[in-house]
Amino acid sequence: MDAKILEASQKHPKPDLNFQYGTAGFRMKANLLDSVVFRVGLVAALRSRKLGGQTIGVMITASHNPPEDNGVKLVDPMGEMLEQAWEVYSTELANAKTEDVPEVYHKLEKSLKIDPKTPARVIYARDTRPSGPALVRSLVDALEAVGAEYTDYKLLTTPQLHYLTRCTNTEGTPQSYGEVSEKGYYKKLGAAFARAMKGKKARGPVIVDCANGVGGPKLAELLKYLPPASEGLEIKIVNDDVLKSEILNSDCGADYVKTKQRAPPSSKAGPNERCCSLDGDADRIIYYFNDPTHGFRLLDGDRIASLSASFIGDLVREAGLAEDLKIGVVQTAYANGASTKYVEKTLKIPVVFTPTGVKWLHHAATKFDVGVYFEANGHGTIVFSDQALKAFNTTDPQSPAQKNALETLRALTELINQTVGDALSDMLLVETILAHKSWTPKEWDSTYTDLPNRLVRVEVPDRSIFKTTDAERKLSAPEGVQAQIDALMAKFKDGRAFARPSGTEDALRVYAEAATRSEADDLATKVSDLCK
Ligand code: NG1
Ligand code: ZN
Repeated sequence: MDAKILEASQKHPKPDLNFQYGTAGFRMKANLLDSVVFRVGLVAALRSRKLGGQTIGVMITASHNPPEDNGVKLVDPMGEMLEQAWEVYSTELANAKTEDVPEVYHKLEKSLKIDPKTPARVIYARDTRPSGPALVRSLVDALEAVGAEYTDYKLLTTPQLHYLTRCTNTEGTPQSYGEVSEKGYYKKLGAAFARAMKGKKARGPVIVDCANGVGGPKLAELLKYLPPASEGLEIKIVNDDVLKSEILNSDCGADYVKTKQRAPPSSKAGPNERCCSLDGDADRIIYYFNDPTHGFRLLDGDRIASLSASFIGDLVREAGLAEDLKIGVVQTAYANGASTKYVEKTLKIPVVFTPTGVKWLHHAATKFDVGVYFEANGHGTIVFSDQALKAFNTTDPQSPAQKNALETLRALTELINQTVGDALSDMLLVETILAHKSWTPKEWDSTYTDLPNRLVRVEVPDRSIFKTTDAERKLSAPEGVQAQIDALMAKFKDGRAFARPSGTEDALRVYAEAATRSEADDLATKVSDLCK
């Protein structure tokens, strides 16, 4: 096998760079990724063998980043993000010299007590980037060099690959997560949506901006499995051109809308029309609308979290399960302070904070029976404990209202992609809730008022000197900086600010919120200046 690995490795030589498996796997300019993807293939095979031949997923995508970027990340058997320790092994293998790859591979195999005779099984997919097919070939070279079995799912959204990974590993067991096919995904979502809607009608259509990414064709496919528009929900797809690769995520998509706090310039939506934007691999979603009096209104991940927690909380109460099941919301420091206050004080649901990155949020959410987690940027989902699933499925209803609530809860557990944040599934969830409440986006928006906020990307000579603590809300280094930030915050009404090094870009991020727009901007500028 050594000779094979070496020969294959030499076809994918490593450039003189240092790579790191970060929050989103490896991500960079696509032309630098060849050796990285090859080595990720080797790690996928090792991981699968370590787990007794369970299937590992590999997704090739750079999400909301520009078309010339790409990235690769690994998916664990139940559809979760790769286990922490293995990020380190991936980084080690990615940084081995080209000719040392067989040695490092075997060293890992040995130290992790992996039996090379155990089968290795890998499934993979990619988004619509033009660099995808060549990177897939690098991946396959690795899988063949180490004798792994593999299935190519071609173009998929990231959450679809997570779904398929879990389905593959649970097929034929009582934990089966669904049919092991792309079609199975649409069938599951379509059927669950029809059940969750219970004949309710959405108030007007929803306009979906697909960022000119893989979400466009996949949503078009999903529509075939949803009830006809006349019966429930009309979905209008825009920005779904995946042939012109240069327009991917360009002036559209969830990241654009969230960071610019405005609709894509191409938007033709009228006043009060419900709009949403997906990102390039359809794992994030942001809602928004144009209010005739207040202008552009953003309904971000915090809003989706509070809307879902409120709706599911009500259903759990109606189902008579409020005493038995613990509901919680997980946020990061980027959550708007007003959303935290609303969830804690008005909904009376506990909120816990984790560092940025969905793997942390997901983990914290599993500590609840119903764990709702969303990053403000629209990446998130809801996870249900075994106890919650059991209660929804076995509680004997004593009234029609209780029966109704239990039915809706069961449908929601099927509709929600519990493996990872999924823009298509999250969209159907939001639409279901709005239809049940008979709400327009205006009513949703009026549940609380966001504090004006500003997110700034600050270029610093060395971001590694910035160390954080308290779920990234405070700086522990460089010494003295946090005290200065604290002093600044105290001068602003409702002032809150923090700085942290980005896990995906070579920059520091500064976030600030305050009672007014000008104060939020001012606080953000002052904190940025202090960190430079
Ligand atoms: P970094 O670059 O670490 O701030 C960004 C997002 C995260 C997360 C990751 C992974 C913000 C402020 N940060 O992380 O929320 O989604 O990318 O894609 O949006
Ligand atoms: Zn994404």
